[in-house]
Amino acid sequence: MKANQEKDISSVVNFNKYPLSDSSFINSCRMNINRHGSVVLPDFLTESAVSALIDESIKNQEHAYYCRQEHSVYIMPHDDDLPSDHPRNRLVVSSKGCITDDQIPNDSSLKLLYHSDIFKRFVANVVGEKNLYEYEDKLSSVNIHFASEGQELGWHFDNSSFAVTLLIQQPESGGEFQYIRDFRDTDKEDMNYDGVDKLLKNQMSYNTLTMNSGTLVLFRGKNSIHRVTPVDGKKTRILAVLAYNSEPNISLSETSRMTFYGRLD
Ligand SMILES: O=C(O)CCC(=O)C(=O)O
Ligand SMILES: [Fe+2]
Repeated sequence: MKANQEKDISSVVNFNKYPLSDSSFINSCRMNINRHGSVVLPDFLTESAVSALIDESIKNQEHAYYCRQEHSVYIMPHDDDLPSDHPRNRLVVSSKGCITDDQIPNDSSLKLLYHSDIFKRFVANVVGEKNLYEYEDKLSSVNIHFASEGQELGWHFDNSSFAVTLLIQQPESGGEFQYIRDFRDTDKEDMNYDGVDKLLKNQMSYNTLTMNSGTLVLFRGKNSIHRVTPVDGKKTRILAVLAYNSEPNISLSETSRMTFYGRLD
C-alpha cells in the first residue's frame, strides 16, 4: 500500500531530496516550523511537474476571479469604537486572481499531491495535527493564485493556523513573501497594535523568504504577519494553496467564498 501511494506522487515530488516518510526528515521540518515559523523546501516539485503545472495554470488563467480588497491586517471589519487610523482599522490593499478547486483538472498533480496519504501525513506530522481533511465545499481545497504586474497581498494575519503553498511560477522580480514571526499572540488575545502601527509606518524590519518555482512552504500565518510585495515584470506570479482542516465537514465561510471566489458553488 505504502509503496503504491509513494509511486503515485513520485513523478510529482522530488523524493530523493525530500523523503516524506522518513522520521528524521519529518523531525527536522517540525523543528524548523516551531523555531522559525516556516519550512521552505526548494525544488520540492520535480521539474516536469513544475512545467506541466505552469502550462495547466496559464491555460486556466482566463477563468480566474479577480478581486481587489482593502482590508485591515487582522482581516476583520472596521471597529467603530476606534479611529480609522488605529492599527486595528488601518487598511492595506490585496489584489489577485483566483482559480478554485472545481476548476482544476482532477488529474492535475496538485490534486494528486493534495489527496496523497503520504503528503497529508507529512504535513500533519510537521504542523502537529492528528489528521487533515479537505474542505466540504467544492471550491476551497486547492486554489491557484495569480498575481500580475503590480498585484500584491498587503500585510495580514491568516485565520487558519497553518498554510501549505507551492510556488508554480516565480515572477521576474517582486512578488516576494515577507514576514515577521510570532508578531501577535491570539491565545493570549494580544493583538500587538504597537508593533502593527510601527510596521505600517515602515519602522520595523522583517524577513524575506526566497522561493523558486517548485518550492513548498509550510507556514504558520495566524500569528506571523506576512505580505507578498507587488509583482514586477510581465511574468505572472502563480502560487497554489493546498488548504486543509483539522476537522472533517468544514466549509469555508460564505463571506470568504463570496469575497475570494465571487460565488458560493
Ligand atoms: O502568496 C503567498 O505566498 C501567500 C498567500 C497568503 O498569504 C494567503 O493566501 O493568505
Ligand atoms: Fe496569508
